[in-house]
Amino acid sequence: MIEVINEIYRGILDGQKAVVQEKVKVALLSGVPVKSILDEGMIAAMSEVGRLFEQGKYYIPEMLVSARAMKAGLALLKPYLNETNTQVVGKVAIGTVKGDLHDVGKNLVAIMLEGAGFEILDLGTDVAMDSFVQAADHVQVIALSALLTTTMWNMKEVMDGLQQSGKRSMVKVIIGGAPVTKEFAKLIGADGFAPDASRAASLVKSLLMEKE
Ligand code: B1M
Repeated sequence: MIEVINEIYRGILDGQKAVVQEKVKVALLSGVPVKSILDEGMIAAMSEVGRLFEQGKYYIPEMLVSARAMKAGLALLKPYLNETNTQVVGKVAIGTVKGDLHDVGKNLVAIMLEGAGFEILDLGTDVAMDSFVQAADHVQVIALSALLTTTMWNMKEVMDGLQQSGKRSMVKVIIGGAPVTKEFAKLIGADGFAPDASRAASLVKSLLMEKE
């Protein structure tokens, strides 16, 4: 691994926000590919944080400071993740479902969608079903994120809410997050599942083309 990527990885693992910011800037100036910084440095470090948590070596505070360091680095990468053609091609409401506070993946999906030309209505984390249903009046796509095996079922609640309000046919719904699968998307009647942020952007594009 290139040394600077290793330093970014270490900075996130240690929750050192300032170090991550400095090293991401160094990496960008040195021409390290953005994808390598993101995948090999930042996302890999967050996976390791999860592993250390599972092993009882990290606790909530460590996960929290690592997430803050990750977000600080992500903010610096944002301009580089945007495509040059930024003509608005549609509007997407995105949020992490009720009971779930994880927002790093959701933010990454929002950045990629924005980069692909979508206007983003970011509803935040711990978003109640009603808020997604109301958002359906203003967007073409609803994007749901969940990181917990418990909260992923609140995606089904959103699907039911859309159905019961008569708004289901007005929007496409995509879902994602670590415990979510293609089979689960099918089970709850979502229009699609994406395993990562860049594939979420291409999925939304293809679903909207289908709609036209
Ligand atoms: Co929590 N947490 N956490 N956590 N946390 C996980 C998810 C966990 C896997 C850790 C572990 O045990 N290994 C585990 C879940 C186990 C399970 O349910 N199977 C877990 C747990 C248990 C918990 C608590 C319950 C712990 C407790 O209190 N005892 C608690 C729950 C709080 C709550 O939400 N109610 C909790 C709390 C937290 C913090 C708040 C401390 C913090 C989050 C801070 C924040 O987000 N602002 C945190 C963190 C940081 C993690 C880990 C370590 C990292 C998550 C992350 O940011 N990953 C995580 C372990 C792990 O993921 N390996 C863990 C990086 C991010 C880029 O990846 O979010 O997966 P991810 O997003 C990916 C894809 O999933 C996808 O795209 C992204 C990549 O491009 N994606 C989508 C995500 N959303 C998408 C939507 C789409 C498409 C793709 O379309 C709409």
